[in-house]
Amino acid sequence: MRLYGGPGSPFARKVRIVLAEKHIPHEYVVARGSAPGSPVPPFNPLGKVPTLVRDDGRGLYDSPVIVEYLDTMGSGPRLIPEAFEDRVEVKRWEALGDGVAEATVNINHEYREPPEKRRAPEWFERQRAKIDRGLAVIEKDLGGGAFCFGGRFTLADIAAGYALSYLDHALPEVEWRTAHPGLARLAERLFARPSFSATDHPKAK
Ligand SMILES: N[C@@H](CCC(=O)N[C@@H](CS)C(=O)NCC(=O)O)C(=O)O
Repeated sequence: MRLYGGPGSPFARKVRIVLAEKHIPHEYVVARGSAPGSPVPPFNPLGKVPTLVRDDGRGLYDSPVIVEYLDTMGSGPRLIPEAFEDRVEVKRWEALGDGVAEATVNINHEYREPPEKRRAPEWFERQRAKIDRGLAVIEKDLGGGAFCFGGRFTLADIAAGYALSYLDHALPEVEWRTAHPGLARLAERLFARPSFSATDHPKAK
């Protein structure tokens, strides 16, 4: 099994955390899906990472589908509960983390444009509002607990944790810990897990 990803991709990081939590042997290849000659498009016509190449050579995307596939393999408890209602709830947590990460990616990419080519301030405010509302809901739904859902470690924790970690990496000026003490405690616990520390985004030089 081979995973195409990149050090700056939060969605690839989510998949790498799952691979580590489930102790699944794999090859990890850094690639940019849209670069000329990229190895990704033959496995994913959308040319995006993460893309998984299964053992039979078929490609799989996007990250929620890859995670669901991986959760049936390896060792360790299921990250997505099997009971339908619980499963849907954990997938909602995943969508929340993915949405916060996506808004963060959007802002981060736009910052790379020269100022005269950047979008209007209202666009940045809309992305920022997604992040702020997302964090508020994660804090509320966490409810001071040790885990995001069901009293044990699940994909919900991975989703919240990878999104918060990417926020630190891509937009360190967003100071979320003071306003969200529950998230700060959650992040401290999650970031200490080997699956998180072994896959962390590269530190800025
Ligand atoms: N919804 C997708 C998002 C994947 C995605 O947007 N990947 C970015 C990197 S963070 C990418 O490969 N972008 C290249 C492109 O859009 O051409 C997932 O969860 O896997």
